Amino acid sequence: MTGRDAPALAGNVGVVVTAVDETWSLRETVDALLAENPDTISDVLIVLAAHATPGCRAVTEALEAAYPEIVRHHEQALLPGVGGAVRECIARMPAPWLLMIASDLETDPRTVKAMIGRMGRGDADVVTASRRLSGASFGDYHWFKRICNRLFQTAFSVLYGQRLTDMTFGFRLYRAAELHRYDWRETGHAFFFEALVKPLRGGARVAEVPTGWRRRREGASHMSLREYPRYFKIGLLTRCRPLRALLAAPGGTAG
Ligand SMILES: Nc1nc2c(ncn2[C@@H]2O[C@H](COP(=O)(O)OP(=O)(O)O)[C@@H](O)[C@H]2O)c(=O)[nH]1
Ligand SMILES: [Mg+2]
Repeated sequence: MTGRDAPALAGNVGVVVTAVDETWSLRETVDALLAENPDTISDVLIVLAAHATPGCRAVTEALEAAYPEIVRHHEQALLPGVGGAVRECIARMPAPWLLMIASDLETDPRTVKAMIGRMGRGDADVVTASRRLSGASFGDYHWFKRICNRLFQTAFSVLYGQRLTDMTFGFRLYRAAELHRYDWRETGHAFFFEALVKPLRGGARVAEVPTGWRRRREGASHMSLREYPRYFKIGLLTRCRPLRALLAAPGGTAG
């Protein structure tokens, strides 16, 4: 890795892995992350939903035993949903860079090296994986959802004056300061959109790297159709509100 921030990233990337019902996918995610990024990842925090399955808990325990200096877990207790899970971990992650990743292998851990490499160039505050960039793939994502997704991405990218292709995928590397700066409201999957548009309003530089999306082979999605209207609300409101209304209270904690 070369670039302005490359030396600073060494040993300074913390990972938040969300998990509910994954077993071998969780193990494969963590093993691949640590095998491919031994010099950059310092900390892996697996955040377990209150309803996490016994199999998922057993794999988490085994990973903690296998990587005692690196892997630990957090029991999600304060906020619901996948967004709530990540938000509970922001204040618990001391590393100056934070990677968000799922444990169902829809977020390919083999893309992380490129994300860290991109961040190392020193000209981005957020590096997000994209399922739409040239070189990326959307696997067997349903054709109708893919078209709706494309229209949504294009509309909001224009609204925010960006050339981004995937503003909703929760597979990202952040300068952690960006996550401490804003007042987060969302607890579901829409948090990942909120966590991009608020930093954009604050002037964050967002870069994308291509990734291959592949439908999960175990467990079930927890995304609900009822959440879709929230994406429009967050995208439009965040664009219109003054920046100071989006920021966390001084001295307040993220999450
Ligand atoms: N801790 C925690 N993890 C969650 C929760 N909801 C989903 N996840 C995990 O977050 C990742 C992404 O969620 P998923 O339901 O697959 O979302 P989708 O890929 O958008 O369908 C998966 O690994 C889930 O197991 C939650 O409420 N708490
Ligand atoms: Mg998924």
